[in-house]
Amino acid sequence: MRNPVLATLGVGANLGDPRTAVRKAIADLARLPDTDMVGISSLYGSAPLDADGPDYVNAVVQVRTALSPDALLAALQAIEQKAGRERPYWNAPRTLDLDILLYGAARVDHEHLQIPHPRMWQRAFVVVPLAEIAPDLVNPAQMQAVSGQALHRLDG
Ligand code: A4P
Ligand code: MG
Repeated sequence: MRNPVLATLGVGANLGDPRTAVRKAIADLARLPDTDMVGISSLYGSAPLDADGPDYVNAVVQVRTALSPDALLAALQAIEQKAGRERPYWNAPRTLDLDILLYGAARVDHEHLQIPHPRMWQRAFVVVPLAEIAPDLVNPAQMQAVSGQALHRLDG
């Protein structure tokens, strides 16, 4: 088995009951094989960015995993499928979206998988929850770059 790697994952939902979908997805992530949950951010609400539909609920989690990037992606897609996700078009509203944001310091540039996630640093709904659980991964300029995007922390 390979050595475990610290992976950072984005969780988002904006259909049905998005808070419940995000919480359930986090519980599913905690049960992945060869994977330990390391950190879970608060839930955050925001208007869809470059997309339509109801407001999103987002969170960021960190796991220590022995799954390869491809195995992790397949596992995330299985959780999305279980949540009833359909993909009628790109950036369509979704019951659940799971993204690999970071996988240790690895860089992956395949057609089906890019790590770091190419848009993560442009998005307050990623950068702010990431800074909450892993402040060492976010510098002040990266925080500043998304400070114009409205985002609110959801309680409970
Ligand atoms: N893929 C490539 N790299 C990755 C990666 N690092 N992690 C591929 C996960 N998947 C990755 O994704 C399409 C394909 O991306 C996958 O089959 C995988 O092989 P998808 O989730 O089916 O499609 P998508 O959601 O339309 O694309 P994506 O890239 O997830 O969209 P974005 O760019 O993440 O944007 N506004 C708010 N407020 N909150 C949000 O969460 N999310 C989006 C989705 C837009 N606006 C939002 C939010
Ligand atoms: Mg996605």
